[in-house]
Amino acid sequence: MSISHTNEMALFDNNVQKYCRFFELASPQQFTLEQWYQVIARTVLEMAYHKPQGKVDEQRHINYLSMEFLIGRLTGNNLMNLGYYEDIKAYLAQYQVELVDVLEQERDPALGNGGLGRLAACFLDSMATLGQAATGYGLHYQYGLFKQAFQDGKQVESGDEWGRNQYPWHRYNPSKTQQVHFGGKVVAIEGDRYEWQPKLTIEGKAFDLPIVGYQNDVIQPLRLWQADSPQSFDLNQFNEGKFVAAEKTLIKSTALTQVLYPNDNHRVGQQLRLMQQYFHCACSVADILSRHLAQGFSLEEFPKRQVIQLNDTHPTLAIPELMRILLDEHQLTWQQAWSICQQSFAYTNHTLLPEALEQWDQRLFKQLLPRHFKIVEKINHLFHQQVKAQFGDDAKVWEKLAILFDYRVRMANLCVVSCFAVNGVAQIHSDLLVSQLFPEYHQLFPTKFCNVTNGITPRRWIQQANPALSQLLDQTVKGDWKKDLELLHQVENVVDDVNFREAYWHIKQQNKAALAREIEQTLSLSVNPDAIFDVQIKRFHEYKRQHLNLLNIIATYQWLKDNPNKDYTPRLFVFSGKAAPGYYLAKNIIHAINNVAEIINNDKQMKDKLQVAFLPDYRVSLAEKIIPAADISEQISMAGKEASGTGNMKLALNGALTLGTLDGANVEIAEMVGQEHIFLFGHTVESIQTLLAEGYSPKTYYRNDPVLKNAVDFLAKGKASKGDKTTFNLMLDSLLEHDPFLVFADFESYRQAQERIGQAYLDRDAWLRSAILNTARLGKFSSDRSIRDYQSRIWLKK
Ligand code: T68
Repeated sequence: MSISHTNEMALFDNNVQKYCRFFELASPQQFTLEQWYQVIARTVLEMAYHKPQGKVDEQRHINYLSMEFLIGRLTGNNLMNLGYYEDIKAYLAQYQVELVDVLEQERDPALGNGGLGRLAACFLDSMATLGQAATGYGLHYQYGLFKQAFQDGKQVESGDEWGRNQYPWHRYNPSKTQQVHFGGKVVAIEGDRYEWQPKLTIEGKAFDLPIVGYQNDVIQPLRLWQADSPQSFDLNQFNEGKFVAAEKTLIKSTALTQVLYPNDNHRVGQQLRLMQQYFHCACSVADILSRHLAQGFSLEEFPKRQVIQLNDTHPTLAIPELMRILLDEHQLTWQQAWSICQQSFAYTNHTLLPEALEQWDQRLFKQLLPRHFKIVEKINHLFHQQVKAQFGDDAKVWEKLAILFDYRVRMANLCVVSCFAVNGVAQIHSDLLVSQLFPEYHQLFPTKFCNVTNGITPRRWIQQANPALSQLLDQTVKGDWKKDLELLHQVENVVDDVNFREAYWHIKQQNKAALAREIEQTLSLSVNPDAIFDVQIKRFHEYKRQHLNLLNIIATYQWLKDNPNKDYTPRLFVFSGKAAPGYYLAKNIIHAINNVAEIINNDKQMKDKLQVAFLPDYRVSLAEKIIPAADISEQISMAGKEASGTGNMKLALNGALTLGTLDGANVEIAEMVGQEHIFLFGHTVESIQTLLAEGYSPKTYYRNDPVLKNAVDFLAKGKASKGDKTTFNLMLDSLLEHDPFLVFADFESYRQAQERIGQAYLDRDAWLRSAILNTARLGKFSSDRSIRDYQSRIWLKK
């Protein structure tokens, strides 16, 4: 036990004994692991607030609004950041309890879909660590992202009741309760003053989670809003039955925050989702304003003291909501209110995919939020004047720039018009944002646009996920690399040191052995720990092209069957990821991977050569087990489609070599690690344009490439579906008829890259150097750097 924590550990012990009496146990020896988890979390939460709080920079308070925060397990993370990890580990040892076993008891709060929600969690960690004053605002869903299981190879979903009522890390904060209104009508009072007479009121209750900075005693809240009110409401009262099936309309108010919508990179058009969005914004804006005013500042000072950062367009309604409060409740003029809003909001875009850009039906919007609609109409009208002044009265231009168009409310346009900054999440994405999505906006507001490349927190993604590597880095690097990830550059100095290389290799092998045990436990599949662990872990989406990976696996299987005695570097292909429940094509790909895995894994000839493990129910805690064990990181999206990716950073930092297209942050990873230490393949954004201009025909590739044809036919002829030739039609028809994400066009190049990987792995020393240099050169991708970029380019820009 370290000297400095003696008092705190005495307090800890005191609490443990108290809980012991509380549970009517003779000794803590009798605690179950679950009880240990609860006792540790509750006690440490109190200890954290006992400490004098660390200093934060309050120049401008960052209000990070996100519908999703994928925080992962908090106990281990908080123990490390607070510096209690080793003390508590030692404390438990006296009862023969392993801390790691206790930590396994914690259920992941799955309050997000994927990258966007996880990014929000990394950013909160970094803001606390850097002492940037910040509050996260989200929703306290009762059901997180669905749990995934496989039945006959198909994804089946079940509700993730994650136990928010037993969750030890948050506190209900009744003093922050808010009232949120919906529907009704707007009456004109005088001039352009209006009064909103709403029809329904729902209460928003606050639940606060502590975000703990890394060893600086800073704790900031993640405030999650939960809808609560004894009242039920009729969904149809807003829309005369036009949007919702009649029989399902009477729902409890609590239903508002019951479920996280399970779509990523796809918009949802449902009324309940719009209500969730407004509920989130109304609670958060009211809370931000009351904190600001309680500190004694005026409304005019709001932009100087506050930033409201919008994580994608999901919290856009915060803009008309702040306008409404300033106009109707504080009687500011339009110019005053608009000026405050324009200087306070900033917007981060996470996608260029047209199907993901949010648009709301105007009638639905108006019926649910009549006052906000009026405000948006006026913003739209005034903006139209500005557009005419710049471009003349050009209908074509207005069609692109309008906020209200064709009976729709376009949220991204509302954001670009209203915010003082708009950023993309990797350089290539930010460039495409300007050149493809918003060129006219860029002409109008050239200084609004900037790039902030995403990042990941090294505290979770090395220190916690890969303790052995973390220790090796501690021994090798001077200074605390967890605070300054660029310090990892020092590792370049030891890449020639045989002892270091062997230590690094040994750690990777240990991590692979651990993952092999996990696979054995979950899938009853015994895998070759010496194979290349080739990993693709992420949401299932056509643009991410898990089916490109699958077609190569089938082609490899066929080649190995034909050439049983030829050399082949053994591979284990690991998949994990969920598909949105209504995304049938993505689910079809999951089904195909599982069925092909079944065939290959049961083929004795493939033993220890080619294996496929699809781990169900991908989540943060599973990612923490897979990532440290990976040799190859599959980042194979069609160029121009993946905004950034963050899994690519986590894997490379842990010494996996990237097999990737020039897309998203892969481009910057390649720049940092150097072309010799990454496997790039496939069409680029530019060559895709040429290909499409010439007329792309996937069938031509299918006819001309026998390897591709055989792989496709394997599925088409029912060889992975007990002879049924229709099972994978959804996927195959799409590929053969349109192939919108150019799987066939990149197949050959992907095969060649896989071939290069097989060769490269044989030279263990060269491989190891590459892996080490990946770790050494990934410092840029710390989310601490991202937050500093937000500070210098957006929040505190001079
Ligand atoms: C991801 N987006 C990007 N969206 O796809 C990824 N969408 O490239 C990027 O690295 C990451 O954001 C962080 O910037 C998402 O994860 C969603 O999850 C989502 C959720 C709801 C609606 C739409």
